[in-house]
Amino acid sequence: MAESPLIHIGEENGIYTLTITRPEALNALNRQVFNELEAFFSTYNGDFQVKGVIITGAGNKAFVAGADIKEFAAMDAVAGSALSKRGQDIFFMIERFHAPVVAAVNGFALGGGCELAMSCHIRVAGNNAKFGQPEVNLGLVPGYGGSQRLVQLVGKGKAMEMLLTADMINAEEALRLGLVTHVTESGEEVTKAKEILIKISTKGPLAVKQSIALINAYFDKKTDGFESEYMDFGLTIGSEDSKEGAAAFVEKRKAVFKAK
Ligand code: DAK
Repeated sequence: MAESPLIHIGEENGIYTLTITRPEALNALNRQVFNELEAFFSTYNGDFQVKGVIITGAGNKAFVAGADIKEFAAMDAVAGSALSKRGQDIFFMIERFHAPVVAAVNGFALGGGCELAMSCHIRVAGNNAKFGQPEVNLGLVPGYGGSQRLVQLVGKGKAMEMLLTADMINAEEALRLGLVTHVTESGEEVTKAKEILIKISTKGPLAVKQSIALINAYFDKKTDGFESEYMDFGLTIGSEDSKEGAAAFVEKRKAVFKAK
C-alpha cells in the first residue's frame, strides 16, 4: 500500500506551498520526507510553470526540529556518509532550483531543519522561530550542509559559536545576523513569503533563474562568478524576454514574459 504523503502540496498561480506534516515528531525529516522533497524538486526543476516555492512546517511549534533522531540512531560510518551525501544532494537541488524557494520558518528550525531553511534562497521567520545546529549534543557534526551554509550566512565567528555550543538563536537575532530577511507575527510567515514570491513572479523568469545561479556561483569554489555574470548577461540580453521587457518599458505597460 502506498504511504500517505508527509508533504502537503498546495498551488496558487504557480506558487507552490510544501507543508512538511509530521507534527507529532515536530516535522522531523525522515526518509519519506527526503524522498518527497527529492521527487518534487527533481520533477519541477526547469519547469517555468513553477514560479516559486514555499517550504513550511505543519502546526505553529516547529518548522522542522531536525533529522529524525530515531531513524539514524543505529547507523555505521559508511551508511552515515552515504545518507549525508544524499541529503546534501537533495538540498543542492533546492539551492539550484530555477525559481525562488522561500523557507517560512514557524518555530523550531534545528539541525537538519536549519539546514533545510538555509538551502532555500530566502528565509522568513515568525517571531516564535528558533534556529540552531545542536548536532554536538548528539555527538555529531551537521550532515546536510550546515557547517558550510551557516558560515556563508552569519560569518565564521557566529557559525563557530552556534555549532560548538548548540545554542539556539531567536528570530530577532537571526534577522540581525542575516540568517533571515524578515520577521513576522507568528502565523504570518507564509503570507509574507507569498508576497515576496508574487512580486518575483512578475519579473523575467530567465533573469530570475540566472540571478539565482549567479549568487550561487559566488560560493562555488570551482566557478569564476564574474565570468558567469558576463556569460549570463549575454544569455539574458539575447532572450525574447529582454526585448519584451524593454518594449514594455517604452510603451508604458506591464511586460508579458514567456521564459524564452
Ligand atoms: N527527531 C525525532 N523526533 C523528534 C525530534 C527529532 N529531531 N524532535 C522532536 N521529536 C519528537 C519528540 O521525541 C517528541 O515525541 P514523543 O516523545 O512525544 O513521541 C515530540 O517530537 C515532541 O517533542 P518534545 O516533547 O521534545 O517537545 P519540547 O517542546 O519539549 O521540545 C525541542 C522541543 C525541539 C526543544 C525538542 O524536541 C528537541 O530538542 N528536539 C530535538 C532537536 C534536535 O536535536 N534535533 C536534531 C538535530 S541533529 C545524518 C545527517 C544529518 C543529521 C543526522 C544524521 N546522517 C546522514 C545520518 C542531522 C541531525 C540533526 O538534525
